[in-house]
Amino acid sequence: MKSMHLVRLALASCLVVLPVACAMPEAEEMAMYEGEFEAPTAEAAQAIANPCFPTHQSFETQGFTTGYTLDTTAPIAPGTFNLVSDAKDCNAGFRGKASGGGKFGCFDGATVPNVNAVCVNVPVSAGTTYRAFVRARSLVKDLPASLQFFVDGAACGSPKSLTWNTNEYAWESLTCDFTGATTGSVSLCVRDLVTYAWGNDFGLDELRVLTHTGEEPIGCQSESCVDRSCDGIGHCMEYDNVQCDEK
Ligand SMILES: [Ca+2]
Repeated sequence: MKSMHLVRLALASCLVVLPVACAMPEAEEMAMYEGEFEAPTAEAAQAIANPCFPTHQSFETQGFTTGYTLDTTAPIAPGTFNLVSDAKDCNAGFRGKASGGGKFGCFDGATVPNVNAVCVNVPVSAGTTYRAFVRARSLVKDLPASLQFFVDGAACGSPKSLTWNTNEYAWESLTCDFTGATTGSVSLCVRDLVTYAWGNDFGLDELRVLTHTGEEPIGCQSESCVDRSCDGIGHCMEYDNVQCDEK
């Protein structure tokens, strides 16, 4: 029987998304947001977000690309966004606060269609099914946004019309399941389907992708001579493989 001993915790900080541009031909030119990102490493390039649900992953540290324009001065205009912990800091009329600390993406919905709010490149294996997840919230009462995932430009899952909630800490979940057609990477994006300027303002946070079962998330998979598994409370545990040491 293989014996293991714990050598270290691979913390969420080493599992940041590689912020590379998404290939989305029908979308507007993609802008790279690099606000407070750490420089991606080779290790990070193979991982996305935090692979071990349910640790909080704030947009403050998560890499992504966007078709929206960063605007750090309130009030933001349609088609722009900012990273805030309180929606009032991007528009005095918006309501919403980060559900788990940190900052979230505060978007004033675009008034033209097919603008990606956030995109990440996701490494996938052929035949494996993944579940994309993002936390979302309508920041306004009237004409809430309807959000939709897109995988390589194709709609994934059903659009979700956000529901206004007076609780500023209330967030909803947007999900979609997709299967890797080939081993490589896909672009995963979120768009708002509502283009009314009055309304359609939304918050996004904690974009994650897990395998469908949630038991072997990508980014926390074993490799040759390295065994990894989630500990059930959001940490990716790495173990030395003693059998390899003895060779
Ligand atoms: Ca708006």
